[in-house]
Amino acid sequence: MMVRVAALGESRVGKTALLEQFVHGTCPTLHRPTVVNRSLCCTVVRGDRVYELQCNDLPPMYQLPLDSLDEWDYCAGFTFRTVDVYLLVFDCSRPDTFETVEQLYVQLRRSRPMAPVVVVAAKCDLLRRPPGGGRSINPYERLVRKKWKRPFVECSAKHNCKVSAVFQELMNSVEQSSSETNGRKGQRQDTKGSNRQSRSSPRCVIQ
Ligand SMILES: Nc1nc2c(ncn2[C@@H]2O[C@H](COP(=O)(O)OP(=O)(O)OP(=O)(O)O)[C@@H](O)[C@H]2O)c(=O)[nH]1
Ligand SMILES: [Mg+2]
Repeated sequence: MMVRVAALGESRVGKTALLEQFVHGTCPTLHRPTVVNRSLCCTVVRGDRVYELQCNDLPPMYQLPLDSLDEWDYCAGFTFRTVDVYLLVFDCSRPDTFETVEQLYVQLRRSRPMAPVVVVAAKCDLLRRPPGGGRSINPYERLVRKKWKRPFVECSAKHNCKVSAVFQELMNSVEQSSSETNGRKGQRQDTKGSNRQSRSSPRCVIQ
C-alpha cells in the first residue's frame, strides 16, 4: 500500500532534516531552502503489512492553497487532496513557529477533517531542560494532545532522537484512519445485508 506523506511548516523548522534522517539516516548541517517538492521514498514493514512511503519534502508553507490555481502556484504538480497523512512541523526552539502549525491545522480541519495529522516539535536538542534532566512538558503538547486529540512528538533529526517515533505515530494514525474507513464501509454493507466485519489494525514497531 502506498502512503503519501506531506511535511508542512514554515521555513527552517527542520522538515527536510526530519525526512532525510528517517529515509537516508543523514541530517544536513547547512540550510538549503526547499524550493520544489522532492519525494523521498522508503518501505516500511509493520507486522505482515508492507507500506511504500512517499515522503514529500515541500517548500515552506504558511497557509494551505485555497484552490487548484493556488496549489499550482505553490508547488506545480503537487496535489494536496491525495495526501494520506500530514506532518505539521515546528521548531521548538522558536515557539512562534507553532503559530503556523496552528493555522495549517485549522485550515486542514475545514478542508480535510478526516485526514490524519501528526504534530512534530523539531530540534528538541536545542531546548533547555530543567536541572536534573527531567522532561518539562512542552506547552503546545497539552493543546495538541488534549484539545486536537492528535499525536505530538518532540524529536531531534540532528541526533536521530525520536525520529522513528514520529513515523510510528504517523503509521498508527494511517492504520487507525483506514480501519475507521473500512469500518464505515463495513457498516454500510451490513445495513445492506452483508455480514463482513471491520478488522482492527495491529500496532507494530517499524522495522
Ligand atoms: N540543532 C538542530 N538543528 C537542526 C535539526 N534539524 C534541522 N536542523 C537545522 O536547521 C536548519 C534548517 O533545516 P531544514 O531541514 O533545511 O529546514 P526546512 O524546514 O526544510 O527549511 P525550508 O526548506 O526552508 O522550509 C538546518 O541548518 C539544519 O541543519 C535538529 O534536530 N537540531
Ligand atoms: Mg526544506
